[in-house]
Amino acid sequence: MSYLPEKKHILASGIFNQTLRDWQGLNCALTAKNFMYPIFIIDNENEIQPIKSMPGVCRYGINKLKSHLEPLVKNGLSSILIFGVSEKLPKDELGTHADSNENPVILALPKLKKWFPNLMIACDLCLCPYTSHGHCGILNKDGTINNAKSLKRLAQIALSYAKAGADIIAPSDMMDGRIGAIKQILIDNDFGNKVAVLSYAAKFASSFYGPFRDAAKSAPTFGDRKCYQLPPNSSGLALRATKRDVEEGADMIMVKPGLPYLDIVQTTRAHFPEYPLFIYQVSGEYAMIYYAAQAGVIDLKVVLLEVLTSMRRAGADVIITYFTPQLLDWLANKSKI
Ligand code: PB1
Repeated sequence: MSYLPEKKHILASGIFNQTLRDWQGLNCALTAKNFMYPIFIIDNENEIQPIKSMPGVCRYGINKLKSHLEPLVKNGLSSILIFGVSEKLPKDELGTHADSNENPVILALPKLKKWFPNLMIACDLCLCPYTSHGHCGILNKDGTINNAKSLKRLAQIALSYAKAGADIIAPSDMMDGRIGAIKQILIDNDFGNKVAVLSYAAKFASSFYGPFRDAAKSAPTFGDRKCYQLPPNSSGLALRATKRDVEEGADMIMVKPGLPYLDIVQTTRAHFPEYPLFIYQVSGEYAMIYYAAQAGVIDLKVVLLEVLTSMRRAGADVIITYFTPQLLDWLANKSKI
């Protein structure tokens, strides 16, 4: 008598066609609203600068933004995350140009709001693109972080971005207490119910940020960021950081990087089911997939969709990804991907 699996052990009856397979994980569906597009805005108004370490990704001068974003908005783009890149503006200890009138983010915001009134605009908030030392906070003379001065400076910049038209402030600096400081200055200036805070809550000291630091010209001039970004081996700290940021008033939370930290995503989802949860698929993850596909060892679309599905399965609501333009194009040309 050959072995017959028990009736409930026959899985093939639940996956023998695409609809059945779709039903096994509708909560992992990928739509345009699940993607946030990170974009670099450089202080050279009429330039488009391809980024060598991130093929297909460019830095855009303000006068090139509209034509770049128009087709994406037409394809369903619903949110962007903007990063200022300072090529001409001088960098100093305090990151003075992070919120000066010449800052590309400050200059771009009112234009973006006018061109695309329904596009949600998040502003990355950090000092590293604007400080001479390249760290994410203000430093003491001995090169350590001065947390109090960093919080005051970051809150000032957050207010400037809010005044310029930001819908969301996304502090990627990882200074202790910056969420509370930002929320306070927004509330004190009548932006408490007009600007959201997306916290890079569980952000790790990852080796996957290299291409970004090339793109944003934001690498530290000495040392590293291990004293303020989470150690990759920590999971308790990730939960403590997210709990703290939620208590300080974060409206949305994030895990970053994505693929190497899906365990953290799943745990964060379980502990904070009431908060929109973002994953940042960072520059190194982008480059890894891009170059593997270019080398012909993987199929870009199939592998990218599998990776993004794993991020949704782990619990992410929104994925910040440099692949957004390609994904929107695939979505626009087919009812689903
Ligand atoms: O795509 C990426 O690698 C994102 C890098 C990220 C941007 N928020 C930061 C990581 C880093 O360079 O340490 C920038 C920190 N403010």
